[in-house]
Amino acid sequence: MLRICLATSNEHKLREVRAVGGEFGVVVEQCPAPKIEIQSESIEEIVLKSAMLAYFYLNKPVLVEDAGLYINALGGFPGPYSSYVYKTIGLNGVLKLLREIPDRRACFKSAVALVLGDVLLTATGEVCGYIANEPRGTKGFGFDPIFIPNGETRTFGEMELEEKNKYSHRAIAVRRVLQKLLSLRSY
Ligand code: ITT
Repeated sequence: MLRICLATSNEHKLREVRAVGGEFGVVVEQCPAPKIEIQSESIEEIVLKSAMLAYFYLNKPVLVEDAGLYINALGGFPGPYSSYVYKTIGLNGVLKLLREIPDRRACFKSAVALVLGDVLLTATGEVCGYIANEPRGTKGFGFDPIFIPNGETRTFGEMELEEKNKYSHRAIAVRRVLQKLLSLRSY
């Protein structure tokens, strides 16, 4: 059984990634190390540096994920600054920025990096949809109560983890990186 650890302080992320790991028979645990994040406008770059630092620190297989919400009418804001924007202006602050703006399109993007000794695997995932008019639902975390994926009427905040994982940027990115890992291991 393959075991990897996820460097994150976010319990929700851990549960989501663990569920995807289960689809591949991979056990995902939380790393006993903090996730160190550099500042950059690219989540791919952030995650690559975080993964290198985490591997240097832990010296065992480590997975790192970084994500953000990209709102079309705001030029992709808050993107890589999503965590800071969530902590500062929050859901209502973002809704206020979009007041009177009819274009509510937005995408969640995720970048993952998996380091296993001398092997580095990366992947990205994206889910697009739109920003709700008001927060709905208490499930999930972060911007989940205001994000509705295309093809749905409910926000991520109104979905169980398994349902969110059918659409989510994170589930897509993690599936891609685990597919790469398993195809490597089959040689
Ligand atoms: P770690 O860095 O410890 O992994 P974090 O919560 O800070 O946890 P990120 O930096 O990747 O994670 O996430 C940035 C923010 O983007 C996060 O705090 C949320 O506000 C938002 N976000 C990312 N993915 C999300 C999702 O699936 N649902 C809702 N909000 C999300």
